Amino acid sequence: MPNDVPRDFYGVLEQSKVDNTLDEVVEQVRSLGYAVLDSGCSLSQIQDVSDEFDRTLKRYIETYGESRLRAINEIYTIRSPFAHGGRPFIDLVLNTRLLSVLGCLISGKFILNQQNGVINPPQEIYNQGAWHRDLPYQHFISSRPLAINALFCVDDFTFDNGATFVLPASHKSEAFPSESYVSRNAVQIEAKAGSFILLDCMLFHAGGYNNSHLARRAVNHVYTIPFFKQQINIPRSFEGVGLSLEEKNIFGFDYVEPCSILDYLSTRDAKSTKC
Ligand SMILES: O=C(O)CCC(=O)C(=O)O
Repeated sequence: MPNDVPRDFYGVLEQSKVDNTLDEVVEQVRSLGYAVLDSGCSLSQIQDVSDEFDRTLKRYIETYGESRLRAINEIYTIRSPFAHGGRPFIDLVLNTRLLSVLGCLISGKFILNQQNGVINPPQEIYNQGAWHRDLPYQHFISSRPLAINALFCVDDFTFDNGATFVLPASHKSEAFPSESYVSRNAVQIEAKAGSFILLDCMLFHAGGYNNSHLARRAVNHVYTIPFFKQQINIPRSFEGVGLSLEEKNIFGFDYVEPCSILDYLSTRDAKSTKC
């Protein structure tokens, strides 16, 4: 058994303050690049996501075709489930605990860049099982997060079913570390169904190998500052019926780029009449 962690300190002039568990999550994402957040969803809400996940996956494969999806390595991903999979997926995007943490982590406005159903199949290699950043091909370091991934665990994430691996604090280094560093420092995150695993999008991570006999399902969400283009243009592929203006803005409705100078000038007109 390790010792208790010392509580006393000396020579310290400044200390970060946390008042609640959401603050703790924010502090950890800032410094280690990852944390687990309880979504606050009830068991029946988690069950609704689970049932809807399976129905949506079936329809998705019927629509786009299994052989086509396999050929392009898309068989274990459901793109934009909020747009065709119903309310449980929309509610995940708008989860209030998640949005308040994102509001602390990302300065100013943020929007949804993408939502994907992610399937880690049993006893098989899959597309998310390799180390990557969610802003791929990027090697800059940012003093504050520009993008956050919130991976909702539809099933419990366990060592047996390939819980996600992370390289703590790797969002603070430009290069992908050496093979020996990766094997000595990778951490696998176990999490209960209904949790969000939050990742600074510059943190290196990978799905683990699923040794169990059941698929391990998740729904990832990438939120970014509005300067990033969405993976699939959301306002063009989703009407957002029944959502408030504020909710629609999370989906990026207020950030579609103007098609022309005239269009741009009218957005400025609309803004100046608002104040
Ligand atoms: O399935 C996982 O554990 C990881 C998912 C992932 O890498 C991603 O959403 O970017």
